[in-house]
Amino acid sequence: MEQYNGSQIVILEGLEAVRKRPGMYIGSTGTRGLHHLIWEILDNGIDEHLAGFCNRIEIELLKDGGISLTDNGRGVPVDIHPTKKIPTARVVYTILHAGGKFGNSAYKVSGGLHGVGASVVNALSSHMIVEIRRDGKVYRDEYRDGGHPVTALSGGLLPVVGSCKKGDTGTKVTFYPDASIFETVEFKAETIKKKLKEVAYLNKGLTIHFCDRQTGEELTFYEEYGIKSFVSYLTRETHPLHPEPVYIEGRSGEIEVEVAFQYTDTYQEQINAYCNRINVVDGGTLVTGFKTALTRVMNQYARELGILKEKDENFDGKDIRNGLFAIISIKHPDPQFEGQTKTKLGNTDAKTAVDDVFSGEVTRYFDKNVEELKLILDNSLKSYNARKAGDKARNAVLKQLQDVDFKSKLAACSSKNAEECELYIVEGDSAGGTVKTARNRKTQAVLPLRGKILNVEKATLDKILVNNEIKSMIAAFGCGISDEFDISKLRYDKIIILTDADVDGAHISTLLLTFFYRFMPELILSGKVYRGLPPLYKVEYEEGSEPVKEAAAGSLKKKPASKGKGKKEKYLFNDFELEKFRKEGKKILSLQRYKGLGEMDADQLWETTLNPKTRILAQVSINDTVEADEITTLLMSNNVPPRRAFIMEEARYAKLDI
Ligand code: 0RA
Repeated sequence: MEQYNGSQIVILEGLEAVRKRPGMYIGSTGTRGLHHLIWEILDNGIDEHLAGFCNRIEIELLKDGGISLTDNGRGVPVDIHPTKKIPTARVVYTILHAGGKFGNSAYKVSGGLHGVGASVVNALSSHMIVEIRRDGKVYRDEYRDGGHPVTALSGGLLPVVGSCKKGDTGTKVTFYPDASIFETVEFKAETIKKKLKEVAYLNKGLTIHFCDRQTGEELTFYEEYGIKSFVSYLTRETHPLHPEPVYIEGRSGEIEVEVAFQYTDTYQEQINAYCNRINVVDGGTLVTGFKTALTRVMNQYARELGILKEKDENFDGKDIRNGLFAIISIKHPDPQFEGQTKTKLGNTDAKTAVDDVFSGEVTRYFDKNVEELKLILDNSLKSYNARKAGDKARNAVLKQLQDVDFKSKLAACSSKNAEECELYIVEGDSAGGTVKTARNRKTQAVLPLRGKILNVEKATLDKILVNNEIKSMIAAFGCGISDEFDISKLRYDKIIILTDADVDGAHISTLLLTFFYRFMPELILSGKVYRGLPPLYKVEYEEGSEPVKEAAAGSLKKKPASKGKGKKEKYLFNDFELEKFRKEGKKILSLQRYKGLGEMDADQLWETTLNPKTRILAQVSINDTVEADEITTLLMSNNVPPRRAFIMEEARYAKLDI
């Protein structure tokens, strides 16, 4: 091992600071932070790709737990650094924040957790090896225990350990995260693959090869069409209005802009924005620039084509983005990431750049593709008309709902304290009648629905608001709809959907959930919506000498009452419970399968479905709004298998409400 000179002691003090407070540099020492080490090294290769010198990156998960990343860029410079007087490569891997300071790569990633530099990875590794191919030579440097160099320099330079072809250049970094720092040092292939897919979409023309030596799995990620393919991926479950996403690229000063978008027949709007490949989830200037340009350009076209008449108001931005899926990706030399989580772009020049490039190029595109443009504008017009009609209808309906004469079938509860009140939305008048008899009148209100409610995914707001079932719900909830929704006015603590345990019932509850999601998403997001899960079977059995055990959570055992000696009954909520009960080997006297809620009498209904102590409720939860949007589209599309999958999935979350 070589002697450390003065400057190296300073260097090691820097790396020691990283080891003392790793969270400050990589966010956490959990699995997220662990993978951040990979993204850090990966970013260096991607920067080299952005600079135009690298088109292939290999990631190899090693059998001994280490990981290697190899790029075919120029190779990190190995000459002696002018001020540090050691090889530049060693500066890069041992000096904090050296990342952006060497070379003049125009699009260095910075801000957020990215761009902390390769030296941070070294500081948090027990072992790291760097191999650089340049000028027909292979150079090597090696570090141990948080960045201590263990390679002796020869004449101040890194040792040459091999030779290669002259044009064969690149950098290979192998590292082993320090097990004394991380909670786990096990890399997850799934996490890595997901990231690599996204990276491939955002860096068209870059080939990323992944190899897992632990499982033998090998994969190549390459997206010839970049973000255009990304959009196709996002719209894969929808019906696009035009066959291919529109792709636009251009430059404005130092800022490179790429946009891909596609319109679909959904009512969704999804815009994902990236700056220097960092997902700016809170948007910012680049998104504002895009929206402003899109609204302006489309309104101009609508006027030119006579779709909007002189007397008409302009399309609203929302009309124009109805059904839109878009990816915006820009490269900025000096990005300013703002907000607490650094996920919003602040640079004002990014707004101008996106606006300039997008409006110029999209005009060029639509001038040549007028039919496509007309389809899109027609879609905006539908939204515009629906909005106008909807505004009118909504105001009229909201007024009507305040009217004492409005006839709702709601059977209210006597308590006015929302915290203790529940509303059962029940499928069918007859089941509704039984629930009314069976309920606790003080706290449980009942709203029977006749037949199926309107499919709101396919209908416009004005149509939706003439539907009596929907009006009754809005009136009962008491908290308005859409923009005027105010959850503090909600009259109930729980909204419980109660339908039969069959396909129709599942469909009705899906329709209701879609209505809530589209027009009162807060209702679901704040966990107010539940599905009641009535039992599927009633079994009468003979009591054996063994004490009867509960079959599963939620199964009920009734007292023998007048059923005769040893004769008992029990409700089973699904086939799984039935199977389990059968395995217990008790003598079954009768087995009844409930076809609907209507087959139960008031006592049975109270005990199985209404009594807070014994019923089962499944809370409808949506954690991730993007996912929820995708799910709603799935549910309402004509694509049956995925729809069923979601309903089953959701039913698994059922939990006892005691
Ligand atoms: C700046 C200048 C040069 C190479 C790089 C950066 C570089 C850094 C990394 C990090 C991982 N892989 C990399 N590949 C290249 C060299 C400039 C020149 O050759 O003149």
